[in-house]
Amino acid sequence: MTSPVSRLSISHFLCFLPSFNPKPLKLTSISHRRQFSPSLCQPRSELSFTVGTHLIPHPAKVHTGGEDAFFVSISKGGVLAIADGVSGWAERGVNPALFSRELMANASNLVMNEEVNCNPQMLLMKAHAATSSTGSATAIVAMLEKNGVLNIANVGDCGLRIFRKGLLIFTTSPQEHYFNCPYQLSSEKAGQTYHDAMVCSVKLLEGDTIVMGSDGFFDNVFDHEIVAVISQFKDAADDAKRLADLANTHSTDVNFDSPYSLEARSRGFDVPLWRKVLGQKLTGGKPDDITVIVGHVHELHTGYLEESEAVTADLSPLF
Ligand SMILES: [Mn+2]
Repeated sequence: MTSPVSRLSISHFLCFLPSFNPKPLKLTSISHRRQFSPSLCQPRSELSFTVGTHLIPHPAKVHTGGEDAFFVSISKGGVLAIADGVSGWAERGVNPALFSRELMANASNLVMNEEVNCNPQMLLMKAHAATSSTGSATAIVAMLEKNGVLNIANVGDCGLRIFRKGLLIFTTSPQEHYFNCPYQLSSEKAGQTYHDAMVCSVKLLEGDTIVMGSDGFFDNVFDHEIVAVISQFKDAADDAKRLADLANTHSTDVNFDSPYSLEARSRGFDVPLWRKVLGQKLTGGKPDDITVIVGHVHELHTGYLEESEAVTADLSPLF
């Protein structure tokens, strides 16, 4: 017997905690496939992406499309971004999707801004400043430079992994005030800002696979499961769909010992003592909006350019 971890709050808490400015890190179902190439006014990238995306809303939010928002763009070397609207705003009569969708729409429109210049932290700053909706959201942005360097800025608990030859070579770490209360860009002054973003850069190689997701993905799928999927299929859209489907299956499985339940137990959440004596423990996936973006890294050549498509912005998915 197990208890679903979903008995814990499955909504991000609103956090009205003061922002602080840590030292910047000095290292810096819908499926789409997009082949990225550099914009016409930019030198050709040495590397480019083939990107697949998939979003599955929370089971109770299918009719609204959920509160995750994302976009991918061919501008510059390629841009990937996800925002996860903090659902606790619903308790205040605010639609939590408005902030995340407007944030991503603004970011999409600002990609070519001169001051942004492939700096995702600057993009978050400008997009946040331009967002007027009430609410808050976690957000992650990755921008590819022409030299193959992927610049990443992350506020909260969305995530990005890079896999090379079947091995995890890079991962972001969630930022949170306390369990289930991530850092978040907010309409309120007490929220976090671009200053709080974890910022880093990674040199990509041909054959690398980027997996970006909202917490609803990474809370329900282990890294070794990601490797199993991406090593089996070669199509980014297929990868994204299969990964999202896997997360969705786990999210409603009360017996699955998910990354979320492992984390919950490590924070002291568990079944009552009398049930622990019986050998039971807190398990289960976490129902949530699930967004996955998969990027396959290729060396750029003419064949990819032929398939280049217009900027895509999936800010308000239809179901
Ligand atoms: Mn979420």
